[in-house]
Order: sequence, then structure tokens, then C-alpha cells
Amino acid sequence: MIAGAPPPARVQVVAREFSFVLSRQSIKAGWATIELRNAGEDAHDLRMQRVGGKRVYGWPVTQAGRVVDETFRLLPGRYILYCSVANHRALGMNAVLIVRH
Ligand SMILES: [Cu+2]
Repeated sequence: MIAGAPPPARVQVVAREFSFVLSRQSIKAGWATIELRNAGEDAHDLRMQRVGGKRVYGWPVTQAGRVVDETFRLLPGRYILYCSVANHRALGMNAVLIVRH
């Protein structure tokens, strides 16, 4: 990050069996800290990919009660979030985050 730059936007993603709930649905483009908070009982991770983009942003597998922050610089677009553990995505662990201009 650059000195004097605005602080990163923050989004909390709360994981449970089997859903993700985001603290906000959209943020401004630029630096963003996205927090995965596992409020469930099983282990979960988080993957995020911009629609039309190739990069897959990743959070490690996180045990119940744990929190993992990752900070990235995000371009505007529509980002798909999902859990890649077992079949959790199909069970409902997916969400959308909008990154605005
Ligand atoms: Cu999961």
C-alpha cells in the first residue's frame, strides 16, 4: 500500500453451514481487506474470482471460530465468492460482491 492512500475498504464474510453472509454488498475499487470469519462448526475456506477475470483469490481453510484477513487491490467488477471445501458451494456457500468504480 502507498503512504497517504486511503485505508482499505473492509468486508466481513461470515461462513456457516451452508451460507456466506457479507457485511456489505459493494465496496469501492482499490485496496480491500476481506475477512473470513468462520461462525459455523465445520472448516471452511473462501475463494473469490472476478467475472471475466482469471485470478482466483484465496483464503486458507479456516477452522470454526477462526478469522482470516486478506488484503488485495481490486478492480471494479462483479466478484463471485464461494467455499471450495467438499460440496459446500453447491450447498449454498456462494455470494456476490460488487466492486464499484
Ligand atoms: Cu465451506
